Amino acid sequence: MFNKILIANRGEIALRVICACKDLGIKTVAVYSEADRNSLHVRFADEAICIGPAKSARSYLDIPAVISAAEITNVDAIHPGYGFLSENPNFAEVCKESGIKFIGPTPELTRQMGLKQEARAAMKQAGLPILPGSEGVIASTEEALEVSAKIGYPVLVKASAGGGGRGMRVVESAEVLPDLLAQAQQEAGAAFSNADVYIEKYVDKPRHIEFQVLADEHGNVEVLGERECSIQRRHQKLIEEAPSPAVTEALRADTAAKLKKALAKVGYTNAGTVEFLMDENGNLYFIEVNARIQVEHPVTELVTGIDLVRGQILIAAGHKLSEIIPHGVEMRGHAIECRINAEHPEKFTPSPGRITGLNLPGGIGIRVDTAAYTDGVIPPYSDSLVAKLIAYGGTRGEAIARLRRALEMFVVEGIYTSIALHQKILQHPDFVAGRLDTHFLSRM
Ligand code: MV4
Repeated sequence: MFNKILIANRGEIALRVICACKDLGIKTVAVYSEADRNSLHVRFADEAICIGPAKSARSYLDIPAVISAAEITNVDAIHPGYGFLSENPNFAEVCKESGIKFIGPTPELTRQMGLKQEARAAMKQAGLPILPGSEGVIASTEEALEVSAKIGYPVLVKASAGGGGRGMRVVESAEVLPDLLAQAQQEAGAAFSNADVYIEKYVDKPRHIEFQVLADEHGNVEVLGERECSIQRRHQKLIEEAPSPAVTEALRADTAAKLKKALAKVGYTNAGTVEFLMDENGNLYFIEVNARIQVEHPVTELVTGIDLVRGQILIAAGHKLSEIIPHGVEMRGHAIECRINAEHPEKFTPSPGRITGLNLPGGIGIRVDTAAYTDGVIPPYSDSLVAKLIAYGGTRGEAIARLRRALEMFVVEGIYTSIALHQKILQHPDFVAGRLDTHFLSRM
């Protein structure tokens, strides 16, 4: 087992990893930027090292700085959290070359899953349903027109190295395709230094449903059910829940069986999320793999009782899934997470600043994952996540009731937050009925 782990992240996820390490009796090293000197992850880790100035490009994203900190402190492994270096194959490679275990999939798998059309091809090959689309990267306007005519408009042009909706264009007809293709390629090139795009049939008003997996280094894969993440705005998820109100027992079992085969076939290891779109007829189509722990992992933890971060660490240490989850996966009850962001309630722009007063709710069925504290500062350099409020209940209705009660008792003073928006969503008849899709918030 590892003796010491460095956490290459900040905020609530750095604290979350520290919790898992403490539970396992593993020592921890925090790294921090000059803006995060007074952060809780620095306070609660066994050791802490400043790795650079406030801007993440010169601290949390600086591979040599992180590796130097790992070497100085003599850690066995690095947990990357989410964002930052978590899906950077070069970082995973440098860890390997430095003899430090990267807690995540291999550099090869991380690279393959990061190229969405490669992931799409691999998952199709391995038996997952995908949307009709191009075989690979689009080589010419003629090819784009040909593929689109065959699958039928509207189509979606997507960036190969994409994410967050950048380099993506909905195309309604052949007339506008050449222009929109060029725009997508241009935007992808600027954002990801990779102008490659591919084409898929466009699904209007889909649900976003993702399956959580754990895979060990001995060829075993477990599927821990799904999360519904359809409540989002500008590709930022706001509310996630497990299970999805739209997934039947039969669809869950069928998808899990296909996923186990597919991920074993590609050699996936560690924790991962497989994203699907659900169309209006209830069909699931694979779209992407996220090769990391995700922000919304707690809802899965609450309905399965399985500690996913502990799972990641034990898998990286070479343990078998049969030791990590000896009783297998059983889902029970319902969990819903609200992402509480520091943002202006009307403009939805970030609202960094000092938290002058804070009350974190508790009580039965409530979990709060946060690195916030009174007098703590939400810096303008990072994302605007202040806290994740997660409610568990025996039923979806009970989870909603507990979430409403906890939101009422959640107080953050000194900055604007999205608490009021969450209260509004939780009152909406469509939300209460589980009638969700990715356009829900734009209709509200
Ligand atoms: C799609 C789609 C419709 N049809 N693919 C958005 C970001 C990337 N992760 C995938 N995305 C989408 N892919 C096809 N073929 C609609 C979206 C999409 C979306 C997906 C999940 C959650 C929120 C979304 C918001 C807008 C568009």
